[in-house]
Amino acid sequence: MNSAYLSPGERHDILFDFFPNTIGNSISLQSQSFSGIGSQGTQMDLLRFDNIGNLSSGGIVPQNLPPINYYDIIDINGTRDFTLTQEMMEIGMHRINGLTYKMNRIDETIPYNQLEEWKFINSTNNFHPMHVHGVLLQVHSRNGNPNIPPNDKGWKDTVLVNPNETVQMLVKFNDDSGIYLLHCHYLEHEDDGMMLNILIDASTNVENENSPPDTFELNQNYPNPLNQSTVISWKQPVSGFVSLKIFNTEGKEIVELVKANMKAGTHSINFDALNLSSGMYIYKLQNSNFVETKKMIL
Ligand SMILES: [Cu+2]
Repeated sequence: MNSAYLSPGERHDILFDFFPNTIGNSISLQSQSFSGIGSQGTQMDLLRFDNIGNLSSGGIVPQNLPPINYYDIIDINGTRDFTLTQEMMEIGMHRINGLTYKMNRIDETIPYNQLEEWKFINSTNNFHPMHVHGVLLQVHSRNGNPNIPPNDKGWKDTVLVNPNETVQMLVKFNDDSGIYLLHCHYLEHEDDGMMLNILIDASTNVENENSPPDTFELNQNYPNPLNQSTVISWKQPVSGFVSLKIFNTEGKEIVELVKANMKAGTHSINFDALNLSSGMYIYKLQNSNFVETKKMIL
């Protein structure tokens, strides 16, 4: 191949063999124009290589790249649609599932370590390179066609969704749990609101009981300072009774968020602070032999 299609935020690793190019020649890496909505961009040189002599390291381009274990669609445990829209004459024109970004809103709660099928449905005449934080995913099909081009076949964190196209992806979060972003990597679309918060919920991890954390740990809430709601998470090494309480700075108990037997593993809970006045609050996690407090700002 001598060209590749690269969308904003997307990365390709390219192996290039200079050997066939004879000494004295120049090779340039160019950005080329392409046809999208009309003609886009201007051709220009990005980088020029002058082949001035035989400086071969003796390296060769490998015949095969490391194999990828492709997900099997029979393992899909849930599906999720993300519809991309463009509203005319409104603030926040670029939307996902009708939403523009809100810092304190969790838009999707996603179970940990389970394979999901995500469909990005582009109902606009625009390109949207969709970027997901915290995971590498696999493209499965475009408009239902699983015969995808070679550059779709690697692990991806940014996938171009062409105008009016539906791209099916296979996604499994099995690294750190917590809140991640999903957004269009055209920054003017993202800044206009084409971004969501996704919560990877480790309390649903079916493998937690096989590999519980080593120690109790109360995590800092997110977001902090909080506006309307926040997520408090903790790790517990053993199953058992747990209490999570919120206090004001005078020590008055506001609410007991958790009062239950919980399994070993990582847990998170949403705290809704709608009726509270602003200021500092304390949250306390306690069981029979562990207690930890942290502060949060409303
Ligand atoms: Cu976009």
